[in-house]
Amino acid sequence: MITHALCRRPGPDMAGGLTTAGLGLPDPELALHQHSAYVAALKALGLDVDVLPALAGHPDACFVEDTAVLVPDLAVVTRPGAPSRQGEQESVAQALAGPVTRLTEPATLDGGDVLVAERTCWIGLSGRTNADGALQLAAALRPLGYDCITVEVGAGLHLKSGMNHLGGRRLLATPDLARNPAFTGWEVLVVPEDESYAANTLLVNGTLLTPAGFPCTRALIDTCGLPVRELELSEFEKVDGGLTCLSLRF
Ligand code: CIR
Repeated sequence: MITHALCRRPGPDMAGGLTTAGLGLPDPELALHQHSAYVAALKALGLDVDVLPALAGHPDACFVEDTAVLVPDLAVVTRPGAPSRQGEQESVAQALAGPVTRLTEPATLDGGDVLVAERTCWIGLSGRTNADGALQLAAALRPLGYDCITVEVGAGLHLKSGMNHLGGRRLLATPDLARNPAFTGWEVLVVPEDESYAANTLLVNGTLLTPAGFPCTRALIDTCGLPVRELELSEFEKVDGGLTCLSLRF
């Protein structure tokens, strides 16, 4: 059961965030509105949500998931892989309770590259997460009983841009990642190529939160028999941000 989430409000400078999407600039006002609805959805699922203020000089800082990896007995503060995102992790580290460890140079790792399901932890090797980052994270998690597996992310920003947990032994993935042998033994539902953004669907306390506007993915995840709630995320999509990256959950 997840009881808490940490989020950060998008700032007026969020249009300066890193992006490859080619969807135009986000509207910061609309983003704030969408962010409030996201926070409200987490609260409706029973979570206490702390919302940090926007971080001046860091237009991507609302994507808090990249700054830490949280498992029940440990918080691992990351070293984000994009130079412009270095430093975002400091105020998040201060907001985290309980045992905290930190990745150190030369490691880089974004939390968006880490997917934990049951006792398996997949770590994506991407443009943001390097082999040292994966090694250091695995060294922190293995003593806690996690089986850590590295995955080449290939196309896409992060591992969780294209692969997420739907509960039990079931995953949701883009066609590319679905073929990766790292996920053998798991049932993988595959989103259509033109709905790859919706692979970033989040399971919270038995409810699936999914981006609005992806009808094939919606029909696919409806087969899980769980409640589904759609959220408008258009302004975050414009800066490569998804549903999972807007919170740290614990
Ligand atoms: C970035 O490129 O770092 C941000 N514009 C988007 C980060 C999204 N984070 C995530 O998917 N975990």
